[in-house]
Amino acid sequence: MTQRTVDRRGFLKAGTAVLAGTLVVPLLADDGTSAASLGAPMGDYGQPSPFAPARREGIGAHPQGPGAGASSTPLQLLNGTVTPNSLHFERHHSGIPQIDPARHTLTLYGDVHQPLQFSYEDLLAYPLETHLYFLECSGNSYRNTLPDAQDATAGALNGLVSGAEWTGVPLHYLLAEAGIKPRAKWLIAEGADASANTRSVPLSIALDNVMVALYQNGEPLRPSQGFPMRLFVPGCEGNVSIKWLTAIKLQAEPAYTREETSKYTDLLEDGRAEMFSLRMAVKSLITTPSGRMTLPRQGVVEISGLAWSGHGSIAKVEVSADAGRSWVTAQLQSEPGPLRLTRFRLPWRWQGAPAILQSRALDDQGNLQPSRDAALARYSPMGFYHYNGIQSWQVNAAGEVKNVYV
Ligand SMILES: Nc1nc2c(c(=O)[nH]1)N[C@H]1C(S)=C(S)[C@@H](COP(=O)(O)O)O[C@H]1N2
Ligand SMILES: [Mo]
Repeated sequence: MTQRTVDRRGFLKAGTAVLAGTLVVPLLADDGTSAASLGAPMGDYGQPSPFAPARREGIGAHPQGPGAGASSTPLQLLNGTVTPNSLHFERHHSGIPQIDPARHTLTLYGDVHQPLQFSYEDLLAYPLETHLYFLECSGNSYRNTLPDAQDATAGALNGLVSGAEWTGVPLHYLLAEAGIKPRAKWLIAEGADASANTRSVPLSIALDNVMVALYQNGEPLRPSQGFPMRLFVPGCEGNVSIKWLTAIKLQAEPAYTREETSKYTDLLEDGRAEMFSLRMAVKSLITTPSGRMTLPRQGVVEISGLAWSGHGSIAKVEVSADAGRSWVTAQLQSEPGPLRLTRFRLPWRWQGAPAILQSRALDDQGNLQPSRDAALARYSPMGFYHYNGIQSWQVNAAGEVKNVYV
């Protein structure tokens, strides 16, 4: 606490000095353009400034099936905790279907008293709920499980995660309406794309906080995020949040689909395999400064990043500038809450010496983000899902920032 106050005071003093410099910049640029001249006309759809372009990155498609692949959120170009829909990471197993909501239905069947079918319009008539949640692919950060540290941006390395405000119909309304038979313990969710990315979710989770999401950050879902409707399973690996949701079946057992046997099963170090390990572990990373950036000057730099946990809320984030030998508690700057991204900040004085920056998060269930070695040790050397090891950024004497393993 004391440490934080001292740091913030130091930061503010230095910040004033920096600001005084910028005030001498003339208000009218040389070419005569200023806020006082006539600007561009109105537009029917907003676009980002050409001076602040942001693009998804790390777009990787499967050589034998270009519809299968992923693109990453450029975490290092964004701030706050909400990912703009245009930059929300994508992960598709067979491309993005264009679905006319008038021709799409959601069927609820299996171990229910009354099978039901809902149109998009039907669902819009239910009481909706809105929540901020993170969404993370279980393959996020897999590049940091590779033997050599990849020289890449925070987004390309760790950008299969997003934060958004999701609005939808709480699933328990629909299940209650259909009437759950006592033997039903699992739901099997199926999408309308060709991928058969069908997943089983225990009813204990499904009845808790799962929704059929219809809106994302205030607008109808984008096609790449599952328009017209997706299952949204907060805190759990992204692949159970089935996009283009078209059927939910209740049954006594999981379906053991291809995705949950051949892929999203995690082989452990001791040879056993973890199935339905759905919760995403506690994790954080510094997004500024981060990979491939260069510090513009010596002096005070604001360290800032994101933390989240599939087990609850973020309780604390600590930052180290000496590869984990000493830690300082960062300020949690966004409204804390369960299963959502939390923004942390900490001013840091950089005086030109090489440094290794790290962050580690603790959630309110007592889970602490592990070192890279400890995170890797949980799984077989072949495994790369659910990696949550500490991200290390090396700052060299020139201020260049690079992904490193320590
Ligand atoms: N129907 C369907 N749902 C799907 C997928 C898919 O390919 N098809 N991909 C899953 C995976 S692996 C992830 S990580 C999330 C990604 O959601 P996003 O593309 O909205 O970021 O969707 C999941 N839901
Ligand atoms: Mo995923």
